[in-house]
Amino acid sequence: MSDYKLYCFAQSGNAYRAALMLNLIGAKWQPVWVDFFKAGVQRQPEYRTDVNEMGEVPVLVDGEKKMTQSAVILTYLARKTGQYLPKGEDEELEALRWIVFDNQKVNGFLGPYRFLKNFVPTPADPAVMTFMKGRIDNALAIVNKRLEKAPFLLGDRATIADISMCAYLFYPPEEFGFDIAKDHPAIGSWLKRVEALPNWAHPYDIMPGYPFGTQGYRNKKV
Ligand SMILES: N[C@@H](CCC(=O)N[C@@H](CS)C(=O)NCC(=O)O)C(=O)O
Repeated sequence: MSDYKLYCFAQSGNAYRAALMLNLIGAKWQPVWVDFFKAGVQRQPEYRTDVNEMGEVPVLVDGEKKMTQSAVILTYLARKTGQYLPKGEDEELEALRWIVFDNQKVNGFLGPYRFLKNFVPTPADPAVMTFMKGRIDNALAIVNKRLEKAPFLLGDRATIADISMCAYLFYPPEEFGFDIAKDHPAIGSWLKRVEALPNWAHPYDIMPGYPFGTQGYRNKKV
């Protein structure tokens, strides 16, 4: 099997989707640490020219192939290995529907909310945080309702839709200031099922850069 490289850093839930997928499919992979906070590597012109024109992680390298956007990476790895793959057009489109909802509405708000709460030098405007929390609560309630009906987003079997939806949900509640698993019990039970998948690992255990002090960051305790 290929020796994959993944540009990532421990605090990135977006990168976690790809890292978790690589683990779950039993791939051999190495992380390439992106110094996101201190050096802002993703904003440097060389990163945009040589690694990702969008200036983001994750970036997956598989031999000559390089790809970005976790949805694309998940789709690629699922198609390549047949694992966590939605089967047939209906399931493929259903997975895509949840992945887009996740990217925009669920983790699309959770990521920046947690970023503003933990990783900026000055506290964010409370009005902004309140607005974002409202969007988060609404989106999580929708996911929770869905998961009351079936063990995984698409039914009985875990797929890339579940792996995408996990992005920020395993990070410690203290980093959000609320407990997603407790506030949304069907999500809490689903997270336990995801955690039970073979080779599951926590983001802080598989991507480099945690805790902050270990790679030259200010050492912020969470
Ligand atoms: N939709 C993208 C989101 C990627 C993303 O926003 N990654 C963050 C790190 S968690 C990033 O690199 N942000 C840099 C920026 O937006 O400038 C994906 O799922 O891969």
